[in-house]
Amino acid sequence: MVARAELVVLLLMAGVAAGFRPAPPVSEETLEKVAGSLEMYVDELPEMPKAYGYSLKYGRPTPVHLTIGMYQKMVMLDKLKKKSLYMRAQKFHRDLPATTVFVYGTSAATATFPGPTIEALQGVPLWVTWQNHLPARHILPWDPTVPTAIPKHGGVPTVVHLHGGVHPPQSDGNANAWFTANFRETGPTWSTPTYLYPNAQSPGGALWYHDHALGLTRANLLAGLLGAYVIRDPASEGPLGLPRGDAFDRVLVLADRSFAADGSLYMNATGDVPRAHPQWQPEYFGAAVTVNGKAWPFLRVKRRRYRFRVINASNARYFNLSLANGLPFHVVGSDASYLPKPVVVSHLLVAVAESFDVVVDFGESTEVVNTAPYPYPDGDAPNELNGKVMKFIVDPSNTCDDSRIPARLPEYVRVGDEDEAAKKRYIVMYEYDDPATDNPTHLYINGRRPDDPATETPRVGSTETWQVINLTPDNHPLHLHLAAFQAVRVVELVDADEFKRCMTRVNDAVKCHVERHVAGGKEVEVPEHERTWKNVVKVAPGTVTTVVVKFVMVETGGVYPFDATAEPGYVYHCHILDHEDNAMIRPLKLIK
Ligand SMILES: *[C@@H]1O[C@H](CO)[C@@H](O)[C@H](O)[C@H]1NC(C)=O
Ligand SMILES: *[C@@H]1O[C@H](CO)[C@@H](O)[C@H](O)[C@H]1NC(C)=O
Ligand SMILES: *[C@@H]1O[C@H](CO)[C@@H](O)[C@H](O)[C@H]1NC(C)=O
Ligand SMILES: [Cu+2]
Repeated sequence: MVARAELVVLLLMAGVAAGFRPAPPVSEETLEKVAGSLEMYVDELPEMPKAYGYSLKYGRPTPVHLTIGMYQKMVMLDKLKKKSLYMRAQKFHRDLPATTVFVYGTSAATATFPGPTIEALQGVPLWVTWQNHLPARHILPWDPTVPTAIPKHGGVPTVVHLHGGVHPPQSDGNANAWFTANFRETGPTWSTPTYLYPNAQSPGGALWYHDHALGLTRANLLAGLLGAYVIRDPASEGPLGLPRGDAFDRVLVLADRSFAADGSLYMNATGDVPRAHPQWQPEYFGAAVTVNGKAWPFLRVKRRRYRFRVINASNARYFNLSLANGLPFHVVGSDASYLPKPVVVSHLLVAVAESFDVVVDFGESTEVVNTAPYPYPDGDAPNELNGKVMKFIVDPSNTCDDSRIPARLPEYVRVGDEDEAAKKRYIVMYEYDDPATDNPTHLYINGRRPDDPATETPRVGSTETWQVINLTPDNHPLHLHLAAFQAVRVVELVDADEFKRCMTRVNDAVKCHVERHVAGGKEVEVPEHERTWKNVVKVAPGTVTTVVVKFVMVETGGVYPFDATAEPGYVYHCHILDHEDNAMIRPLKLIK
């Protein structure tokens, strides 16, 4: 806990070092009113610009080097004429004033929220130089009392992580490899401005890139630093017959956001336990639901099959998606993998950062609705605003559709038996609460801080089982960089309270007799459409989730085509961004 004298210093730093000018307080009612004033389904779903990660100039695909910058997009006012000079700012809705955002783009003029969709080809490596052109001050509050990047000369620290990517550690976007505008200042593990994405992994599902700077991930993503990344392989995908082409294979990036009446993005600048953390709050929930940067958009579709790659880019909101007219989703993939075969579901629970690859065969117009409580699973039920997502408007004329839903999909190495694993680890999720208010002050994995020495040091090529124990009241989406993994068994803890008391004292699952608390516990089924190689696994409260983790290329079983043991290594963390920042994140250091 922070002493009073220290706190004064930290609060001063919050204004100076963090470089954020606090906006006047806004009430929850105002945020709901602003969101509620936005008529649904009046803006068309945008298709994001594409950045091609290969060139066809020489008749066959060859590698390219992209430069993608981070820019502040804002309305420039002409004070004399009292009108907008340029309207390059983001319009989240027809009736909402333009919003200042931080966004990615291949140029300032073309930067968007979400950023350009990067189109990569399997087997064609891509180099990207990520550049920071952000101003000295952040547009959102951030908190210097969580473990965070604090540059000496101001500016907004950023670093880019390709979520689901299998790439070398130097290109992983390590939280301490941050950099400010023009690389004026760099974090302790920064090594290169240019990242290499080998694209050796299979197509299927979707990847996404987003900011990962230490302690700033929640604010930088909320400000807009995220975009989709799709790997394709025409040779293996063509024969599957899934809907393809830009019109019928679409990325949907879901993100909830709150707006003040002037259109600005709203993030609360007052912590729930301000004595400990003047700004940090345990979960951000926005009043409006946006898809591809529009609040409750519509998409005109034809009567045929469409493929959607649904990415959850919210900070903390889970989505339990369904089509209001009862039409099913045919799930063909999740995260960066195909399922062994399509699975038909009526509801799709998407955790933060999780993605699903689905086919919908449209007959009639329908809304997409959300029924996930927030926080998930025991929070409030969605209201008429966040219970709606978007609308598909079907053109009733008949159209030809040569796509199909294949019976089988590409397969990967099998998950194997738990006892084939080289190593079994216990990964324990803790939440610490302020005794006076019961509000959370911070969360840790295994009771350790982010900068404590690495304890998870798997061998390249090995398989491990991680027993992930959730002692908190929330569901947490566990994300490992590099590795592919899947939940194979979920068991509810017996006498969870007694186990938690012991763990809080001893922090050792074996000494607290975890086996005794699992024996006879109720098994919870892992849904069939999540039984593939994932990069996010949802860990339910009060459970032990057995996760098989592979440190190999799951397409072939072979080793990585790069040195995965290099510095600065990788990380694993909870993907609720507000948890990751304070401080559910730990190093993952591979060894030979
Ligand atoms: C911001 O957080 C403070 C502290 O938890 C709370 O009292 C206030 O209602 C919040 N404001 C909004 C708009 O949610
Ligand atoms: C999603 O919502 C449906 C309908 O409300 C419900 O039956 C289902 O259990 C929910 N799924 C999850 C995982 O919460
Ligand atoms: C995305 O996932 C995060 C973490 O699981 C979750 O908090 C957030 O609600 C999810 N958002 C969507 C749109 O599914
Ligand atoms: Cu979490």
